[in-house]
Amino acid sequence: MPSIFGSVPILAVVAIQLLLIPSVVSSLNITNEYIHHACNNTQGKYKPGSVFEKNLNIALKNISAFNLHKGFALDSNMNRPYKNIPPDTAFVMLQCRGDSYGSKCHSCLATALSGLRKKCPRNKAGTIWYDQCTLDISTYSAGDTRILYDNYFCKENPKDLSGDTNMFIKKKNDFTEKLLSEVKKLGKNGKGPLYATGETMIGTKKLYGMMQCTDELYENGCYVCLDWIIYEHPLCGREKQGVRYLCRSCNARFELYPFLRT
Ligand SMILES: *[C@@H]1O[C@H](CO)[C@@H](O)[C@H](O)[C@H]1NC(C)=O
Ligand SMILES: *[C@@H]1O[C@H](CO)[C@@H](O)[C@H](O)[C@H]1NC(C)=O
Ligand SMILES: CC(=O)N[C@H]1CO[C@H](CO)[C@@H](O)[C@@H]1O
Repeated sequence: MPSIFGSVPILAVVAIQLLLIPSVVSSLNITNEYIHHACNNTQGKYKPGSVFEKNLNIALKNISAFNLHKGFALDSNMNRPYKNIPPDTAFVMLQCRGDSYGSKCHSCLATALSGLRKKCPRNKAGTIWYDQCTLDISTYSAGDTRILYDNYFCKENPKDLSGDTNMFIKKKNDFTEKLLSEVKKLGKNGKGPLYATGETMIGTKKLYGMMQCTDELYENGCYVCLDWIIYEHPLCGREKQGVRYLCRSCNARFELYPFLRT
């Protein structure tokens, strides 16, 4: 009898853990790490109180007032189409990750903006990447549809793969192809979130993947951008447990743990 009663608390503890563990694991992995930045020195710096600074602040203020429920904003002090761009024009582009729209996008914007101001002080142009958003400022717009491969960057998860690495790499490539084919379909349906996610079992491990493009890209552009960043850099992250690929127009991430909100 004592042993039966004695086991009750243990069962209760196990039950509580079973309930708690999934949410703890997924919330622990929702990070908004700073990943990378690139200041564009070709476009120069602005002076305090300059027209450019004023235009930049208006565009930023405008974006902060948007609801960002689609996770994308592009604003400037000129009207579309962005042709014959006057000097001192400021463009601001914000793309939030597909699970980080609305208020999460706003909070990532605040983080990214203060990060960009620290890393590229008074630069008229620069890009900063965080897990949950990409923020770009510039004096020009390349126009819709153009893929900006600028500042390609790859960040590896430092942990090495274990076990059958060759099998893992092969299966990971198959999974990458599958996600890319979904990206291709997204582009074909016209405008919509250019965002695809998935997961696959590789042996006993589960691999999670995410691909996204800025909402500026049309048609096949998203697929072309992602195909380029992944396959032009085949060695990056190859023998690692995770990898992030980024450029101005698109990014992708793979990890052996869930890193998106579900
Ligand atoms: C910097 O801006 C110039 C335009 O002034 C552009 O041609 C160039 O591609 C940009 N460079 C990077 C690395 O973004
Ligand atoms: C800000 O938004 C207002 C209202 O939509 C618009 O008229 C104005 O052109 C925008 N200004 C800038 C700098 O983006
Ligand atoms: C970045 C981070 O917190 N990663 C953790 C995510 O969860 C797995 C377990 O599911 C951990 O092993 C990672 O370290």
